[in-house]
Amino acid sequence: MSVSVIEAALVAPSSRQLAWQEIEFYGFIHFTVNTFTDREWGTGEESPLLFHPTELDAAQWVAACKSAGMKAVILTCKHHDGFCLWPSEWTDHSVKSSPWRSGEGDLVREVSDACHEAGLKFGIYVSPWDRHERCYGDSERYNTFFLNQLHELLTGYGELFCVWFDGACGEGPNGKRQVYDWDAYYSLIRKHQPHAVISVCGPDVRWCGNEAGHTRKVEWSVVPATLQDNEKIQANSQQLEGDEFSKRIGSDEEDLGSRQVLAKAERVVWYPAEVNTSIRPGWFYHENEDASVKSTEELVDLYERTVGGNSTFLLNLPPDRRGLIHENDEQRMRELGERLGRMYRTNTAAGSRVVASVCKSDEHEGARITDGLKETYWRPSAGIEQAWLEVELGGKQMIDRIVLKEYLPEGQRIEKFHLEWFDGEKWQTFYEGNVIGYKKICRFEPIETERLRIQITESRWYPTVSECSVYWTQMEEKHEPDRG
Ligand code: FUL
Repeated sequence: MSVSVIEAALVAPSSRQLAWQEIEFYGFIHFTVNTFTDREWGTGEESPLLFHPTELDAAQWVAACKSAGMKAVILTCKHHDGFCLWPSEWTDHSVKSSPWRSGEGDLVREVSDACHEAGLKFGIYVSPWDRHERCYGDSERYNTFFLNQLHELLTGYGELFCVWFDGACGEGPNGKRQVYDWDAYYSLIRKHQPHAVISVCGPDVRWCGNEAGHTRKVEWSVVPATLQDNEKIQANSQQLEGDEFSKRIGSDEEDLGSRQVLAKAERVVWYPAEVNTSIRPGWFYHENEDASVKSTEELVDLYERTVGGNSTFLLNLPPDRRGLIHENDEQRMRELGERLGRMYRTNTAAGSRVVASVCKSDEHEGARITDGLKETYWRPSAGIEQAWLEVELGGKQMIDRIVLKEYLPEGQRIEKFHLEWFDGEKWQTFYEGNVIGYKKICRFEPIETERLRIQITESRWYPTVSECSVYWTQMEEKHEPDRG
């Protein structure tokens, strides 16, 4: 069995996947009893009395996210220790047994309200692995319990953009053997939150395969369908026989979607990548990490490699024991927002004249790539896999970034391209790239030019380009130029 290149070219995202992709950059908030015990994974035996933030201000968390340019927030409503940040009817292991707000608080409500007031979308992280709940491991009973909790979260807090299911489970060989009823979880989500993507242990958004901010040079959104199941298998891995898991392609492999992969795949699906990492070494707050907040340069680099590498960027910010984002992280977020704002403020190609190599058959006008509209795009006729687009900048410009986008409702098609500038006599190649997908930020040493050419040398069936924007980021800092 294999999947043809045309079949792969025709796979397109769902509307919920498209809407999620456009959010680009969003915040993760890890906060629970671990914040007070200084741990990363709780045991489930912690007393709820430990949960006692004294100055908690969800609006401050959301403002910090917004200042960096984030458009949404995901909150750890229940981490592996089972403590619920909302007063769940189905357990006492929650904020209602804590001294915070005298047991009357609901942190999911406070964060979702703060998001909605600030114009950000809200999403929930829920760990299926629950180390506190006694019925965990009694599969049917726990599935009912989990569905009841999920129902509370899906129906009580307005529109959710994402339900993030963690695949981690630390039960050893003699641990509890819980079989999750994923299909029941998914149908409940589809019923109550049809626009929400289900991420990681779910069918809509793929974990990039690491938590360190590593990104692939070539990130495909069209991948073998088995990858979706892998995420579930991982969470149930204690039940696997022999090497069942290792026979499959894993989400941490480098090549998930090339023609070689298609040749061995039975079916491919749209399953785009999200990169999740933390602004500090840990996911939860630890005082001894106050000096280890990632630098603005690291964060800009991460942003450009993730959002500009056909992924989304989910950056974690852990509130401290006061219930506030620490001053260091808060300041870093502000600096990041200001820096990105400066770098990408002026698109020198806006409204530029564009000539396309294949405009005789004239499927679409080349100028659609510089009109600033995401609904318009250029494409040649079907079957034309190579083409070029020449952009006239209207006078000499210093440039060091070019942002390219494909028109995703048509799928992901471009496999190889390079960028050229005209030196007065001939075209010079200054950048070689592979996939584009949702967005490719091409970074290169500054050049001064008035004419640019995008040479698409390999694509699937026919390429599309919906945007080409050009920047001179005037960075004081240097970034290593990359090669695609
Ligand atoms: C992992 C968890 O074990 C970590 O604690 C954290 O929540 C991270 C985002 O996912 O699987």
